[in-house]
Formats: sequence, structure tokens, C-alpha cells
Amino acid sequence: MQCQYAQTTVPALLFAKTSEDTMASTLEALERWVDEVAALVRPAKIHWCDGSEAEYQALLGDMLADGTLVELNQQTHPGCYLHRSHPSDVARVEHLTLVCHPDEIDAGPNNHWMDPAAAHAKMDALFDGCMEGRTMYVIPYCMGPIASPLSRCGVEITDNPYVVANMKIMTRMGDAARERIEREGDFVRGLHSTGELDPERRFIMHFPAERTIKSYGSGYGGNALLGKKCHALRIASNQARDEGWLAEHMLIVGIENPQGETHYIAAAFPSACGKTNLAMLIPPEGYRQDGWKVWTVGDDICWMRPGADGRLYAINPEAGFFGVAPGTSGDTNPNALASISHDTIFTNVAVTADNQPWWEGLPGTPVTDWQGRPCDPANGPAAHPNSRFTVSARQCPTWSEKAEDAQGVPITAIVFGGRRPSLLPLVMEARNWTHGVLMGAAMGSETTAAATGAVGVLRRDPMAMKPFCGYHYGDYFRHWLSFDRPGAKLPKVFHVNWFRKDGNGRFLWPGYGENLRVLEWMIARAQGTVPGRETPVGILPGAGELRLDGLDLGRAALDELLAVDPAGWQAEIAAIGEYLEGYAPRLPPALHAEQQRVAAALNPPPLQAAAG
Ligand code: GTP
Ligand code: SPV
Ligand code: MN
Repeated sequence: MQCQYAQTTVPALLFAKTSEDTMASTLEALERWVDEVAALVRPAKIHWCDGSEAEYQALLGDMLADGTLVELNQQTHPGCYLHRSHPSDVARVEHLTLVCHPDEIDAGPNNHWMDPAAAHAKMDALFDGCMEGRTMYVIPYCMGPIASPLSRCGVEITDNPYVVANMKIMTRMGDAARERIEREGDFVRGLHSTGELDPERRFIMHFPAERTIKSYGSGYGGNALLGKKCHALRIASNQARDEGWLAEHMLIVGIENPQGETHYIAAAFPSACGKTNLAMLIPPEGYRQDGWKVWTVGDDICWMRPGADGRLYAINPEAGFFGVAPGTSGDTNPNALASISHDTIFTNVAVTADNQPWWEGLPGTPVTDWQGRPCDPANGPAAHPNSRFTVSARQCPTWSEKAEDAQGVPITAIVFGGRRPSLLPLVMEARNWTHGVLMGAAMGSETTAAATGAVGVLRRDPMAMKPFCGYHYGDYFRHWLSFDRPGAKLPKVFHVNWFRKDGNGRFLWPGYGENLRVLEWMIARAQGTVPGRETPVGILPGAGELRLDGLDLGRAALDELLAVDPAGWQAEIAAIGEYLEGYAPRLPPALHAEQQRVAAALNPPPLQAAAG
């Protein structure tokens, strides 16, 4: 069965209007909602964002004047500014993020929930008069290329100019988005206020049935840039289920081989686990000489749906990168470093004596830490571990023109992965789609600084969507399984682990650009040119199948990276089974059966004693 793109018929009349007429005819639903919000928050002024460069420059000017932004060294970093957020407001707050379906069961054990009426009442009390004396910005935005049938629009209302500037970089924001909203009459409503930045008065609430978001009390990226995680994942995952597509926490990268063929790979790793880095990787020397190239389509979010030929086609709904700064260097990610050499907003990084942005992993010496204090190792890292850069994707040297393709790019392989210090091999391939969905559902990773709370704790994070799936995980797994249907030409599914450690706590695999070696094997598997090695947990590279020339990797390390430890895996598959049972009775029987199949493969019946 093929899934058709949802086509909206466009009344020709609307196209014929001049821009002034269009202003006057702003869709009633949008105007009514803006009026309702204004009556609640009572701003001194309302500013409709047009997305122009002049508007952006004016915002920067205001923020430099009031100290929201600090100018960085304009000789070394033209157009670059630093924002220091409140020290209690530096990451996503999962415990304060709620998904308010009418029925609690629909939120699933994977989400915090509140009754929608109670949640609206709670939020509206916080929003009551919160913009008095301030400007209310109305930000129409489009997630995805303006002309793409896969894109979806939203409007964010906020009182925070830093949010407006970031939305300008991260989305297609302004008049073009507003015109699409006027044509379609459909948009996600997002209301945001910085509030008092009081953690006691901070909530990120989602109302999937109403396609509405209300966020109060935080100015941090994922909590405040509502187009990103709130819309493009939590609300969009609901839209995707209803409409037959997937909204995922995935990078999209194009790998061009020496013959000039490009294969697109989508990969889901949890927050701060390597998506930006993989999306921009620089091939190892030998590969570069042979003509391999890498193209960046997206680094965080991927929307995909079956095309007429049965393949999955993906777009990156974003237009910029909100990337992790620490660890980004000329050695690890030169493309990111080049991208952020100009016209970039930095958040919570340190600065050097000559006012350049600095973080752990860069050469040079910081003098001022992320809180604006003189650097002192006693205060911890100089840059916050979750300090970030916001930059237009077009500034990336490997930015792909396909990122603007309305039809999206066809996906050859889907990759899952996480920070697993032990057990999980460097790479394994699922035997089929159902096994691939199990691999995604079984994902685990050590927590990172991208969310508040303990760092380095192993937790299950199916498809890297634990913080972002806007409905019951059991239903989500069922939705994933539903793509396996007659006529479908699904990508192959893999699981990778760049973070395996040796007995001394050192990474066994060099990672970063060297990860291309693993991607090449995946593409070869998809093309059927290498046989692989069957194991009970999946297909691993056979001897000699991974290209390793020019790599300083000992035999013992390679053996460990590609080993399957039966006892460890028996415990792991049992733990996965137990975890998945937490989604019963909505756990799809096919997923339970797949877990049982792998468990049985790991526990072969004891050999019959030889007959005497
Ligand atoms: P979000 O933006 O939070 O969704 O994160 P992300 O998945 O894009 O993470 P990112 O690529 O920014 O990586 C975060 C951290 O992981 C950085 O400190 C990187 O240096 C480190 N990292 C990325 N790739 C690798 C790798 O292949 N090996 C190792 N050891 N570390 C890596
Ligand atoms: C993440 O935490 O996965 C991010 C950053 O990509 S944020 O937009 O804050 O969610
Ligand atoms: Mn992310």
C-alpha cells in the first residue's frame, strides 16, 4: 500500500493577492488566537515577525543594548554573540515536560501527564499578565522547505528576543511561513514566556489533540524554541502517527562514493551522543584520496514518509544547528568549527582574553567562564557542558543542497546507537524490519548534560525518543512496525556503538571521521556486496569486511569491538524483555515475539548427550 502525500488544495484567489491584501486577510484562526493570547498576557506591544535581515539586526541591537547578548571578537568571529543564560536554566527539564492527552493512558509510561483542562488552567495562571510592559513577538515558522508537502507550520508567541533570533536561524521564519499558514489554515500553536526563570514556576506542556504547546519559565533551547523538540518531535510524532509518517530524533547524512552515488543515512543517537558529529564527518585520509564525500542534510531531526516507489523519503525540518559546543574542535569536527566562525549565537560558552568563544576541547586559554566569572577550575568546566552554538545550516561547508529538496532524500539505512561502555558491538545489522524496530526499542545510553539531572547513568532510550515521543511508546512501536507492508522498500536497520571502553576507561574506537568506515560497510550490506557474519543478536562485519587501512587499531581492540558475549547478551535481552513489558498491554505482540526469538537464539537447547 502506498501512502499519498497529504495535498492541500490551494484557493487560487489567495495566491493572487498582494502582500498588503494578504496582511489584511491574515487567517481568522491565527488572528483570533493572537488576540486571545494578547488578552491573557497583556503585552505593551505586539510585533509580527517578518523574518527579514533588518528585523534580525534590530533584535541583535536591542539585545546588545540591554546585555542579553555580549559581542564577541568581531575580527576573529564577525557577527558572533554570546548569551549567558540563568545558571538554573541551561538544559531541557524532562521532569517539568508534560504531554497532556485527554486520556492519561495515551501519554504512556514514557511521559509525564496532566489532565488538559487542569494543565491549561495551571499554565494560563502563569501566563496571566506575564508580558505587561514587554513586547509580544508573533513568529510564524515552517518546519521543512517552504514548498515541501512533508513540511508543517507553526506559530510561536514569545516575549523573549533571544528566542526570536534563534528561531530565525533554526527555522524558515517570517512572511513565507505566514503565507503558507494562510493558504493551509493549519498550524501548531506555541505560547512561550521566559517568566521569572523560577524552576518552581517552569513547565513545558504539550496538548497533542489541540496541536498546542505552552511553555513557561525557561529560555533554554529545547524548552523555549518551540519549533524544535516541542513541535518537530512531541507534537509532530502525533501528527506522523495520524498521517502515516515518522518524526524522529535523527541526523540525515549523504555519503557519496567515488563513483558519484550518494546514499542517505538517518541515525538516531540520544542527546549529546554524536548526531552533529556524524552528520558533518570528514572522511579518513585514504577515503578522501579515493574520492569519498560527505553531505550534511540534518543534525537533529528527521521527518520521513514512504514515497510512491515504496522507499522512505526524509526531510530535515530545521534550517540551522543548535549544537553542543564542548568537544567541537579542529580534530573532531572541523566542519562545525568552520560553520561557527561567523554569524553565530553562542550560549553559555567561556571567553578568552581577546574575547573569542572558548570551550573544553579547543586550544587556547579561557579567562571568563560561562557565568561571566573569572575562570577557576574549582568552579568546574569553563564552558557549561551543555553550552551550544546556533548557526544557519547553510554555513556548513558540507551543507547539502538536497536539504531544500521538497521531496526529501531516499533513505538507504537507519542507524540506532548510544553511549554503551560495554557489551554492544561497534556495529550490527538487524535481520529484518521487525528486528530493527526491536534494536531501536532496546536502545540504551548513558545520560548527558543535555537534560538536567545525573550524567553518565545508563537508561533505556528507545529510538533516542524517550524525552520526545509525544504518545504511548507501545503505540509508537506499533506505528514503526506498520511501515513493513506490501510494496514497501524499507531501509536496512543497524545499531552502532562508538563509545565502547576498554578496562582503563578509554574509548576502544577512535570515532568521529573514522565512523565512515562503519557507514561504508552498511552501504555495502544494503547493496548486497558483502556477506556479513550472522550471530544471534544480528549480522556483524565478517573478517576483512571493515576497511581499516590507515587506522591505528590493535587486533585485540578490533576483536573486542566485534565480539558477542553470550552471557552478557542473555542478561541484556532479558532486561530488554522486562523493560518492554512496561508498555503492556499496548506492546505489539510482534515486538514481544521478536524479543523472545532473540532470547531463544541466545539460549540454544542443550546438546543431546550422545547415545551410547
Ligand atoms: P544533541 O544536539 O544534544 O541532540 O546532540 P548530538 O547527538 O548532535 O551530539 P554531538 O554530535 O554534539 O556530540 C556530543 C558529544 O559527543 C561531543 O562532546 C562529541 O565530541 C562527542 N562525540 C561525538 N561523536 C563521537 C564519536 O564518534 N566518538 C566519541 N568518543 N565521542 C563522540
Ligand atoms: C537535545 O537535547 O537533544 C538537543 C538540544 O538537540 S535541545 O534543542 O535543547 O533539545
Ligand atoms: Mn537533539
